[in-house]
Amino acid sequence: MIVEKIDLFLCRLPLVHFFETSFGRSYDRTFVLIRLEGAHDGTPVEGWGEAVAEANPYYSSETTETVWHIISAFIAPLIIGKRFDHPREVFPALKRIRGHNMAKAGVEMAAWDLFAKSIGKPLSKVLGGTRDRIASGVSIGIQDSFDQLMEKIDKELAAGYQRIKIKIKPGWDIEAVERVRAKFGKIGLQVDANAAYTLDDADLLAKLDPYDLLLIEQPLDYDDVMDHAVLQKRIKTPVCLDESIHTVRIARDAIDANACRIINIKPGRVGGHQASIELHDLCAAHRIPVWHGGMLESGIGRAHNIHLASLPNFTLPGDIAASKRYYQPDLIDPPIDIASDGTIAVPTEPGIGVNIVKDRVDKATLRRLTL
Ligand code: OSB
Ligand code: MG
Repeated sequence: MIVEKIDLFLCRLPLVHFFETSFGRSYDRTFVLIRLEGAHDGTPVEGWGEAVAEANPYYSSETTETVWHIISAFIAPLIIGKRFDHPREVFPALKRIRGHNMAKAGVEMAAWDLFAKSIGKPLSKVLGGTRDRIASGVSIGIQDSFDQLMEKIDKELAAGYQRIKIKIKPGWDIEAVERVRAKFGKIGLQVDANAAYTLDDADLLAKLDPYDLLLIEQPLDYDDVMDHAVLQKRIKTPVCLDESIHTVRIARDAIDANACRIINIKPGRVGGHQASIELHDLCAAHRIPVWHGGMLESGIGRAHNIHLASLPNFTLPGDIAASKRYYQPDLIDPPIDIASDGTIAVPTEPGIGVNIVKDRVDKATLRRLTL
């Protein structure tokens, strides 16, 4: 395949409900969409990706503006006009650019969509997926009150979601978990701290042990591995890393150091589908279960996530939920929905297999660039 043209769209969509983590509250989501135009064996074809960096550098050091800069100044010249036999070659072709995994992933994932469309196969089949439905969970942000939290959980369980993840931070942690367990009993429950604690909080975090959580996600700093290993020895709840895992190599180090028992895979964080497959395989070889994280993606990024989550070692429910929890309307039609058993169907049409509503993309677009 050859990519001839790259279109960038800086988009903003209002969130259906605000989303609050330990680093703040958002009412809308700003992201960059990437559209590749190219040809495969002479036939014109397009591919879409979504760079999941946010407007601010709080979850990750990348932002929508760094993504824009890195793609236009450095990634596009390495991609446009080059021949790739397979999209697995795209990530290695960007190796001289250090970091900027979200920018790389946005383009790389679009290349996978383009390739899958060009050979007429659903993306999941090209990635090595083995399931036709994926297990779905929800990530529920910090709320204004415990009552509001209970109300939200009630609604998501009624919709069929297989597990609940709640965001925690100092002051909204043990009591929140205790109340959820008291009200909802033995539901699948996990927590995400987004790096809000330090090793000094180990005794506090050990107070979560009796609640039988599936995991605690990223309790310590975003660039830490070794403190997590110390923490894991002091608590029973399995530690799961999110922010800390930027590369397959860091994952290997974290596994060797017993810094985590579970890993969250977000393709944006590791540089795209190829790096995610390698991370998935590394974890499988070490019997580390993985699950698919979420970044409040629009339907375009969400569709990519669904295909990736169809790989066999994604054995825990992902943060991949129905479109209507995030955006109404979503950029795709029909939107992504879940069945009453808490699963989402993997699209079967070629590529990401969803219809992108161009008018809605245009309406959400703040700035556009063709490379
Ligand atoms: O830490 O998993 C996270 C959203 C934005 C940034 C970081 C995270 C999240 C989520 C949302 O938890 C998951 C979703 O898309 O539903
Ligand atoms: Mg997380």
